[in-house]
Amino acid sequence: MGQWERFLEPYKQAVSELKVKLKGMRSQYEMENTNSPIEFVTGRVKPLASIYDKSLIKGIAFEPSETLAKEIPDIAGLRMMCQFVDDIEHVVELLRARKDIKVVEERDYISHKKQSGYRSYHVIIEYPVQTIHGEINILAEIQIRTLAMNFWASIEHSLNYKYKGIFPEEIKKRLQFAAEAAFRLDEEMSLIRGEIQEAQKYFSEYKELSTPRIHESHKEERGRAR
Ligand code: 0O2
Ligand code: 0O2
Repeated sequence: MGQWERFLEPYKQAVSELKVKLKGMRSQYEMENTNSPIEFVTGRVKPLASIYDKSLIKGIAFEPSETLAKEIPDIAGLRMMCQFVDDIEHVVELLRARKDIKVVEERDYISHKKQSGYRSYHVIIEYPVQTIHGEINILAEIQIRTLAMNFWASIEHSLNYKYKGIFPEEIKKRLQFAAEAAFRLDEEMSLIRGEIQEAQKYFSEYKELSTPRIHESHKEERGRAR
């Protein structure tokens, strides 16, 4: 096994475990028939090429080391998407209250959006990974954002890749307008939050009720066909 593979192994394990745990939070809301503040969760281990780029930006050696692990806290990265802006604070509180992770830093790019227009709430956590040689603590980053913020960030990320960070002035301006439009969408949706959640609750109850009936009617049809 190469030294990078060995270095990244606990991060891979952490991403898998945290995905299960964070998705579990959503399932618990579903089980309780309560609107979940978490819409969906994704996760990834930062690709080596991105670790390399980041090490150049930070001026640190590109080698598996404690310095690199400390300077690049998002080698293990999770994302939690919410429907409404207010859900974000709720999710952060849930994270702060957990016993299996330790929040060590928070960055609020919602109240203080980045110059690009980027909005998201970042939480850096310390997470204990169990290995056959004992426990090791690694850092992981959890980005919490609305679906609209996520839409904007994904598009901007692809364009950033295409233009290597140097956007033509027109695109830069359009992206900033788009970021504001996404934020206005979030504000509009927040105003009718009650209405939306009532409809979603009604819809999921309807799905639950109608599923056995569909099974029953299938059985009846099959019975008649015989
Ligand atoms: P379900 O049935 O959709 O609820 P995995 O290891 O398979 O869990 P993977 O392969 O890493 O996840 O995929 P990724 O990209 O991290 O996506 C994880 C979850 O986010 C998946 O749901 C995707 O369906 C969901 N997802 C990704 N993009 C969107 C999106 O734009 N909107 C919504 N609503 N969901 C999205 P689950 O939980 O695996 O399965
Ligand atoms: P990738 O490909 O997502 O992994 P610092 O220098 O420490 O102040 P740093 O290390 O860049 O800042 O940390 P920051 O800004 O708190 O968070 C970095 C991550 O946030 C990025 O990771 C992105 O995922 C996301 N992000 C930050 N700013 C932007 C932005 O303007 N647009 C988009 N689309 N995402 C952003 P990476 O490693 O840059 O990229």
